[in-house]
Amino acid sequence: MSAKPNPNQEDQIVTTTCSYDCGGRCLLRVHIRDQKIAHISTENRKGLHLQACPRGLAQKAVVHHSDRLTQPLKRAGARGDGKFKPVSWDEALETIADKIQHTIARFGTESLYFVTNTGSMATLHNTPVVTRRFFGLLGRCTRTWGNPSYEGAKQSAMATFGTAATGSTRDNLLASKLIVLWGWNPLVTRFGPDTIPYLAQAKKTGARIVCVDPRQNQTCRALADEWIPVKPGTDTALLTAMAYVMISEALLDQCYVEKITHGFDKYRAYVTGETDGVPKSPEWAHAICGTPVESIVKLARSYIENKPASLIAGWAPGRTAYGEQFHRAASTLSAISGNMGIDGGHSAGGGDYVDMGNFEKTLPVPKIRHRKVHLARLYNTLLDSKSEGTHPVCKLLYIVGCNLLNQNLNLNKGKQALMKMDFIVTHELFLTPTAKFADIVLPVKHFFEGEDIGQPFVGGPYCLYMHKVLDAPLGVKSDLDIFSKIAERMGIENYNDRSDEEWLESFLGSEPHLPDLTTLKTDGVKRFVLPRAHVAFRKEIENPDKHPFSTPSGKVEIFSQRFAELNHPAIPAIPTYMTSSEGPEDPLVQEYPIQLISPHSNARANSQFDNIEVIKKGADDRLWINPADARERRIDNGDAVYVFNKRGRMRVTANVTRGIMPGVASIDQGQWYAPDDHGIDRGGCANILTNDKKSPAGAFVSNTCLVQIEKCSD
Ligand SMILES: Nc1nc2c(c(=O)[nH]1)N[C@H]1C(S)=C(S)[C@@H](COP(=O)(O)OP(=O)(O)OC[C@H]3O[C@@H](n4cnc5c(=O)[nH]c(N)nc54)[C@H](O)[C@@H]3O)O[C@H]1N2
Ligand SMILES: Nc1nc2c(c(=O)[nH]1)N[C@H]1C(S)=C(S)[C@@H](COP(=O)(O)OP(=O)(O)OC[C@H]3O[C@@H](n4cnc5c(=O)[nH]c(N)nc54)[C@H](O)[C@@H]3O)O[C@H]1N2
Ligand SMILES: [Mo]
Repeated sequence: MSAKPNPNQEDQIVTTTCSYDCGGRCLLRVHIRDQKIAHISTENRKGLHLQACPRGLAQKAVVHHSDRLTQPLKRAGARGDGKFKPVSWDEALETIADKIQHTIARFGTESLYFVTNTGSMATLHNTPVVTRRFFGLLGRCTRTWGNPSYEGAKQSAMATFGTAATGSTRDNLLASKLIVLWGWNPLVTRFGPDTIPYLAQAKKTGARIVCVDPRQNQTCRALADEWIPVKPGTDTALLTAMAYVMISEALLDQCYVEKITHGFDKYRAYVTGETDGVPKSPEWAHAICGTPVESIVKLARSYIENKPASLIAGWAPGRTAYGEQFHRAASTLSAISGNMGIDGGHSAGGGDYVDMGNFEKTLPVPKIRHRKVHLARLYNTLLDSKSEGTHPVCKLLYIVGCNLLNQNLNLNKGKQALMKMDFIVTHELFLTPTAKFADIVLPVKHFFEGEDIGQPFVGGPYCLYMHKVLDAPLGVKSDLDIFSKIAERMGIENYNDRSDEEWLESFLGSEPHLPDLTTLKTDGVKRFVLPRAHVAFRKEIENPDKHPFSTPSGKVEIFSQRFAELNHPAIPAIPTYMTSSEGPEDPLVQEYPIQLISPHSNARANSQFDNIEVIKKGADDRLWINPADARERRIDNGDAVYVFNKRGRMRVTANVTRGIMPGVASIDQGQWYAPDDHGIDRGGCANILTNDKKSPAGAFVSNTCLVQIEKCSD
């Protein structure tokens, strides 16, 4: 008799979804055998399918990794050298509660600086929410503002449309004749598990796919008919020249444009050069963005002649010095070309959220007006030894769900800033480059170790129940538990007066269109069946008189009166191309001639999994450099190179490839900082080089960064 067990009979299957800030929200089916994870599978079905990626399917290696933190750690050496000793929870929590109380008594609540990001995006155990709830109960603290992902996109969407919900469900792509992926690489970043299946299906049924990107990225290689290169940070020039072609070739329906937009006359005057004497012609744009003139003309014509066309504006071009102008210009083009609010069209709105009703029920956060410092000003604020106006100096830094040092701009300045803190706490799964700078590190649960609800990253018609897969290792707690215990010690009531299950029950119970807890638990996934594709601004476009946009003029605001009144040269009233510091027109190119971009990796969720060997194996962590730039520097494929500027230096391996345009280099972000004795990063962390500035609207400017590259001789 065969001893081979039938896996279907033996396995117990527990369903969940990742809580990472990764662009997907997919179905994980965890197969349990003998109380252990055997393997993880997913689904593959027609329509709205939630097929997981290799990172999700490799979570067994994450949850069971030997580097998982399982005890609270207390610093036992100089800050940053990574020496720690294990301590009891009692000691760790008592120390933290004491430090917080002490700091408040001596310096006031504003000297507490909490930094939190999307380590967990689950509904209940959501790192930003649980953290804000705790600090909100302490009073007015200091926090960051400026979403590193899409602040430029969000601010643009708010100004142009009056909402950040500018997206469409992906099935809408099936009606597109032309799909323009502008600085968007969903084969890697996903933006919903159904993006690539629908794109592939659209292509099969005849849609033309074009990518506008400094790199021939993975999606471009797999699905595009054409790659249109553009220098980083110059997309607004290219979009403006497309408007020039449409205007000068009389391709626009003037009546339509005037009916739905506000300020087109002023925009036209800018585009034609009536206002400043500079016609924004394809030749003008070519000199700035490097895109061939004929490609600009062809793209402009085809975007208006192949209606319906979807121009999807990625967030990466918005993570530049004037990123918000890119998003405003893209949305303007969608509106004036008549590609907005229609089947197969897309608003090109950077918010890219699909409003599916209230999915967003989470733990309530006290409405406190914390002192807010932009993420890019964080290190300056920490380094400021004098009080800023009436503000006290920041003393205690509390980091939750964020690998700050690695992921924030200008890492070397970050190190100096962290050295100045009296006390740093972080909750972590691993001893990250940031955790190494902490005084206390508290070990937290992996999402397999608790119950929660998963909601799609950019909004989509489904939600998933996250069942508990495993018990947490002894000595590991959730962020919610940790804050509950600190609150208790500090005598703060009401931080958490319910069980996890009661919270989840109340989120679901508060909205009639959501299933109740028992149903969602049993079904695992709730898919909402929509009568047709959801398209942002359908009703506003179909009937603008009855359904005005939520902007001051009730129309798509190409011109913003609010911005006009600010009278600020960097916040123009209409979308405008402006040269920037560390852009291709900065004289600094004499010294640092290469524009560096740092896209998101197929093998990480931001910096996560860089330490997980089986996932890291799938990464391409080399520096992409064009053969022309490599030749000039005698760099061959596979050579070790230095990439440097005045802020830092890294040593990495070159990938000499025609897949990136001349004058631009690229290294995937999220690699862990690993300095050698000379302070040269051997880990490949892009933020050793980036500039800690913000765009006028608050965008993270990681893709505006000039560097020099040379072959290593040692
Ligand atoms: N150069 C460059 N830098 C960038 C970007 C870029 O494109 N280029 N992108 C930026 C963007 S868009 C983003 S969103 C940021 C992301 O930057 P971060 O927010 O720092 O993202 P992660 O690197 O994912 O760090 C999340 C941390 O949370 C931990 N974690 C996971 N789950 C939990 C949990 O349940 N509780 C707690 N307490 N911790 C948990 C993980 O171990 C990880 O260390 O990076 C930004 N940095
Ligand atoms: N696998 C994976 N998926 C993720 C993440 C991850 O880390 N890994 N992170 C998630 C998060 S937090 C976010 S915010 C999103 C980020 O999503 P995006 O911002 O869309 O992702 P990026 O990879 O930074 O950039 C997308 C493309 O833009 C190009 N690009 C860079 N600069 C410019 C520019 O100036 N102009 C133009 N036209 N193109 C440019 C890059 O070459 C790249 O091909 O992804 C999410 N999804
Ligand atoms: Mo992000």
